[in-house]
Amino acid sequence: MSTANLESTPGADGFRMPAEFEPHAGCWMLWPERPDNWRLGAEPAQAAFAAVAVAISASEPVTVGASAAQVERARAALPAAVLVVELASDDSWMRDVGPTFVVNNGERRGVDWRFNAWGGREGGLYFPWDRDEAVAARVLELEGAARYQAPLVLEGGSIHVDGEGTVLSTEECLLNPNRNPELSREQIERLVLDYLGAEKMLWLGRGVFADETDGHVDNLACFARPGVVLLTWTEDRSDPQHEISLDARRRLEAATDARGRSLEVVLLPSPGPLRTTAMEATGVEQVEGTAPRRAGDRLAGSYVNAYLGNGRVVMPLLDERHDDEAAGILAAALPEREVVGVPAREILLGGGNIHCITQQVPAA
Ligand code: KQY
Repeated sequence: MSTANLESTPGADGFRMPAEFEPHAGCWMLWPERPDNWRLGAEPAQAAFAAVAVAISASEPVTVGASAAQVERARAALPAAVLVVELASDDSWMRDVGPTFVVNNGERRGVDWRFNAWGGREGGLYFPWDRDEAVAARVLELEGAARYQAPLVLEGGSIHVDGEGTVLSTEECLLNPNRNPELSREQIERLVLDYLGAEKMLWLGRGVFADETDGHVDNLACFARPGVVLLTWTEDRSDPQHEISLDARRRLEAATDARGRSLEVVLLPSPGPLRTTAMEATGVEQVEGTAPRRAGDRLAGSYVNAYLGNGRVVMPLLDERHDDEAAGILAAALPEREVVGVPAREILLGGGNIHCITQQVPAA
């Protein structure tokens, strides 16, 4: 099986990335295993990933890619409704290494971005990342979707779209010199819009405090529907997150989207602040060249990092003091969906959350 490689851009061909809240044909995930990122040989993380797959599979088909060494283990841990395929990767962040799907008139294609493990040799999280780099092409092959190769480094977690021409991103990540140092802000913006089939970029400043992705927007803010943005928030002025969220709120409230609408900003409480415990840190193998996991390190927890599935919002449960309030706000903002919480601290310990480990396949 092979996939057609396209020379043009989705925008030029009339394709667009649909919003996550539009109907899905399914969802892709990867199976975690690297012991220098996931504690205790990744067993607790595997249980958490399996719970996410189960929760999503209640409303859309889920496919999980696992390495040759782990494929049987993944099969045994997941119900029959979840498809398991052999797929090599360096870690398990399908949002970032998978393709971004675009659609037009009943046809689905995919964008394969360049990937450099969140910063390459200057501040990236691990080396090598060649298996991650190959994931998007393989997923597109398995989906039978033609492939656009975008000439810039970009992770799927660094963009959100409203499906009506607007892209949300952060300067901290997309303009970080460890991603595309040879491109100007204008060139990056043009390429992102062309490859997503969109018209307007809304730039936020920094992402969630201590986020090792250099501020992915999918941990900070997302669209609940066109014109409505969910934003992680804390009233605690002594928390560095307050200033970051305040700046994002001001930018969003001053902006209009691609259709000229003002935006409504819905505030979601931040969990925590949460920190890695000594027991959690000691369970991770420390390997030179891989981002260390240290006791006391602040974790970039956020309820924004949820998956908007066909019939449900699958949200991370991270802090008993805030889980219920966050679930209530999500339910009110996304009234046509059931909100389902999955314990997600084990995913957070690896540096991301439910949105980061999933990639929707939009209905064509
Ligand atoms: O924010 C995301 N989309 C992914 C988080 C990746 C963390 C790598 N350790």
